Parts: sequence; structure tokens; C-alpha cells
Amino acid sequence: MKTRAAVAFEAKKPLEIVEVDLEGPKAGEVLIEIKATGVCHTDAYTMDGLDSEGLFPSILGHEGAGVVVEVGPGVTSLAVGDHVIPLYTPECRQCKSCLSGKTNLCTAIRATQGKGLMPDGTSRFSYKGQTIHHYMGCSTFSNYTVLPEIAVARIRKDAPFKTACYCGCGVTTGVGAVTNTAKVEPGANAIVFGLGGIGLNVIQGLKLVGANMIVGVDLNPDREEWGRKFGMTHFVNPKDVSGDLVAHLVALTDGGADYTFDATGNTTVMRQALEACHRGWGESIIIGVAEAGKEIATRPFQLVTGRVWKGTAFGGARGRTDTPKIVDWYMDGKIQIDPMITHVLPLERINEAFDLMHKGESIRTVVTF
Ligand code: NAD
Ligand code: AHE
Ligand code: ZN
Repeated sequence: MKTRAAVAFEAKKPLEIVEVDLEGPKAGEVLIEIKATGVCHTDAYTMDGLDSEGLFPSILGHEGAGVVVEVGPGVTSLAVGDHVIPLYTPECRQCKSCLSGKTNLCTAIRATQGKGLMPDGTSRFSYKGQTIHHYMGCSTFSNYTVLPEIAVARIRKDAPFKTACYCGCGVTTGVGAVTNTAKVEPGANAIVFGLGGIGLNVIQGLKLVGANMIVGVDLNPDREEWGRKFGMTHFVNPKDVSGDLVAHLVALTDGGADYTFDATGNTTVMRQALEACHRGWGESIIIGVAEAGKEIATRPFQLVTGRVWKGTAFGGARGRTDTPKIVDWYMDGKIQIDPMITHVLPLERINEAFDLMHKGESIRTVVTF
């Protein structure tokens, strides 16, 4: 079949909207009509050539929601008409990682996913006879896409696609970093670096679990109002701090925070986040994705004296099990999504979503088909 898609033909070039060829689902796969997709900073990072796994040409996008329109042979867990969210973190429930109960990082199809291919080692997308790569196993910047059933979460039918799609990455990542990875307890003090599409969800996760101080740090002064909307209690703009930022944050939190979160992807900020943790027990969670070639550093003494450095992918959420629950939390009013969707654009205008993000004018742009 043919489908409209935004194709990244080359790094650092705008996406091009073209009709691509899409092969139907093979065994264990489903065809999904994407109704809406968010644009995450990770898409921008890959598009800008900063992803060491980045492949071109490819169809980016990993924060979608849609409807199953065809199932391949042997599919048992999904049916035509199901409302679904594609998962870049699948859940096969059979691999060593899934069975460990210790991680959400299913390994069943990670090798082919990282090569921009389906589990059988081929792509379903092509354009004028040339292979187009899948992206993060999702490729939601296409009106139709194919995924393995283990990488698809079924969600309730009354959840709007335009907002539920955000649970395919940003909401689940931010809230899950608090509830699954850090397991923040009521009364804890926390610092969130970067108050964008992910950081604001960390803030609402912290509010949900009853954190005490919720300190937001961002270079963009407009983000203060945004943070306060979702439960931030203190705002620090590093540009307004005359001395050392870490010393300022440690003083503000009476010796350092119990938990800190990096949602910037900047490795200097990651170090600040670790060092702003309380001596003896503070935990710092890296969410941000750093540019290819960047490394983190700190004095080992920071860890010897009890600070803990951790990371999280998709907020530690087990794709098929937990994503529908996050959608339920939204539908039940436990968490908010609607105010964070600042812009809605048709696929033809998807490049504007990246401009808005880079100018710091959007929290989340959702593209509809
Ligand atoms: P965003 O562009 O919406 O937000 C980033 C925010 O960080 C902005 O508000 C910006 O002003 C702020 N910022 C940038 N540099 C800063 C600095 N030096 N100090 C303080 N604030 C700074 O991006 P997003 O969609 O929220 O994504 C944030 C990061 O999380 C990205 O690196 C993205 O790739 C990553 N991410 C990771 C996961 C995961 O599973 N680990 C999931 C989604 C996104
Ligand atoms: N491909 C990059 C790493 C990118 C990365 O860390 N991705 C996160 C999700 S970001 C969503 O917006 C993730 O889930 N990582 C786990 C995984 O298995 O990819 C690189 O550095 O090579
Ligand atoms: Zn993302």
C-alpha cells in the first residue's frame, strides 16, 4: 500500500512529506493507522545527526497513537479496531530481561530495531525502490506503520488519540522516572533540570507521589510558569545565580536533594544533577539523551560518599503492561496531559514542530493525520 509520511532523507535536513510504499504485516506483526504523534526532543536529536544509531533515510517518530487495521498471521493479542500505542520499548514477556522482573528493557528485538529493521531483518518501507529505515521500531511520522505485536500496547477506546499519544514517550518517561525508577517517597525533596516535554512530566509525577520541595531548573525563564502549573515549588534559572549553581541548589535543599533528574541531555547538567544530591543517599536519574561522543564525569568521591547515579529508559515502564495504566491515570484525572499539548499541526507542517521546540516556544507539538 501507499502511505503519506515525513521522511528524513539526510541528517540536518528538513523532513520531506512524500507517499512511500509500505508492505503489509508479516507473521506476528500488525498494521496500524497512526491518528496522532507527538514530536519528542529525541526525534530532533536523531534528525540533527546527533544519534550514534541514527540511520538515513528513515521515518522518525516514536510517540504515536492509532488503530490496528490489519493483523498478520499468528497474532493473538491484538485485533482489528483496537486502539493502540506503538512501543519503542517492547515487552515480549519471554526474554531474559522481561523474565528478570528487574528491567523494562526487553531484548527480544533490540538488535534489529537498532538497525532500523523489523525482527526478520527487513524494512516494510520503501520509496522509489529504495529502502527506508524504521525508527525506534515505531516510525509514527507515517500515516500507516507496521509493528511487531510485542511492541504494541492496547489502550482504552475513549482516550483521545491527540493526547494519549504523549503516553507513548513523554508522559510515561517523566512520570515513570519518579514512580518506577527513583521510587520517590512522600515528603522527599527533588530537583528537575530541564522543564520541557519530559521535565514537566517528572514534576507532575513528583506532585503525584507527594514530594515536598520540587525545584525546577531551566535556562528559559518562561518555564517557571509552566513548572508551577504542575506542582513545582521553587524555580532556579542558572543565568540568575551569581556563584556556583550546585552550591546554590545544595543550600536551597538543606544539604542536597533526595532525588535529582536530568531532562536536558546536557552532560554538564548531568554532573550538576549528581552533585546536587544529598551526601549519603541522594539519587540522580539521567533521562536526557546525550549527543554521540559525549561522556559524563564526576569525582568518584561523589559516589563514595553515597550519591547514586542511575538512568531510565521509557521511565522504567513495561511497555504493554504499564502504558495502558498511564492512559488510565490520565483519563481518571490523576495526571494532566491537555495543557502540555501547546501546538497541533497537520503532517504537512511537521517541520514547524522542530522550530517551535528549538525556539523554546512549545512544550509538546502533536501532529495529526
Ligand atoms: P525539550 O526540548 O522539550 O526540553 C528540554 C528543556 O531543557 C528545555 O526547557 C530547555 O530550556 C532546557 N535546557 C536545555 N539546556 C539546559 C541547561 N543547560 N540547563 C537547564 N535547562 C536546560 O526536550 P524533551 O522532549 O523534554 O526531552 C528532554 C531530554 O530527554 C532529551 O535529551 C530527550 O532526548 C530525552 N528523552 C529521554 C527519554 C528516555 O527514555 N530516557 C525519553 C524521552 C526523551
Ligand atoms: N540511540 C541512542 C540512544 C537513544 C536512547 O537512549 N533512547 C532512549 C529512549 S529516548 C525516547 O525519547 C531509550 O529507550 N534507550 C534504550 C534503548 O534500548 O534504546 C544512542 O546513544 O545510541
Ligand atoms: Zn521520546
